[in-house]
Amino acid sequence: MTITITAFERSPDGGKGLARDARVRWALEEVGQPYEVRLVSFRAMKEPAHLALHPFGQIPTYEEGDLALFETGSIVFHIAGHHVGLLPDDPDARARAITWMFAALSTVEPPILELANARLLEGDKPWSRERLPLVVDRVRDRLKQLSARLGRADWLAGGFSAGDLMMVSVLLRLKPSGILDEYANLAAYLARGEARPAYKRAFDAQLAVNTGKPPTG
Ligand code: GTB
Repeated sequence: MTITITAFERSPDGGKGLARDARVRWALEEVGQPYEVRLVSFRAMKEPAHLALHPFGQIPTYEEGDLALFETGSIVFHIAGHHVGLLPDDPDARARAITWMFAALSTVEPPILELANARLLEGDKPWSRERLPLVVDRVRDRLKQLSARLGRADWLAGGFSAGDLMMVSVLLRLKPSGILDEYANLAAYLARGEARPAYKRAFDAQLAVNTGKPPTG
């Protein structure tokens, strides 16, 4: 059955791979599932046809036969649950990997998004300069904890899993800030994720959409 996802017609990041279709593309590449992409404009995202797929009028969505999903956590979990490659078979190891998916989305991503919003949406407010250090410190707190847990390991729970895919995807948003470089093991963790062939294919595919150039690989 054909898998179709949605992505920005033009991502505001110009193809840096920060929009959330990138993590879904990456998951599909990891498990070797071909997929099609329907590009949507900001206006189309708020129209009834797209709202029927995504109640909040966002990307990405995922369609496969009669199934339509939204929320990258749910989409990546679905992909990982139906194909080999992103979750271990052993029930306990699987539960640990899934725990890291949730940790990425509900514990690590929120302060990172708060920082992005503080910089992009609130930077011109009179109180912004005073607030920003607090927001940065909340990110640092999480990174310090994550760094301590990762230690010298390559991945968070044994072999690479959907938990790492999600955590790396979340951390990528920090790359331009340089904050990650304060935690050498996290910077190396991110680089390991980005070096995966499946990540590169996913990145190149979204870049091609945003630059109009076909993927090179
Ligand atoms: N919780 C949802 C999920 O994980 O699927 C969040 C989905 C979401 O935030 N989608 C964003 C969207 O559709 C795109 S990814 N926004 C349009 C809207 O809400 O109207 C967020 C994003 C956008 C742009 C950049 N960037 O340019 O760097 C990075 C991330």
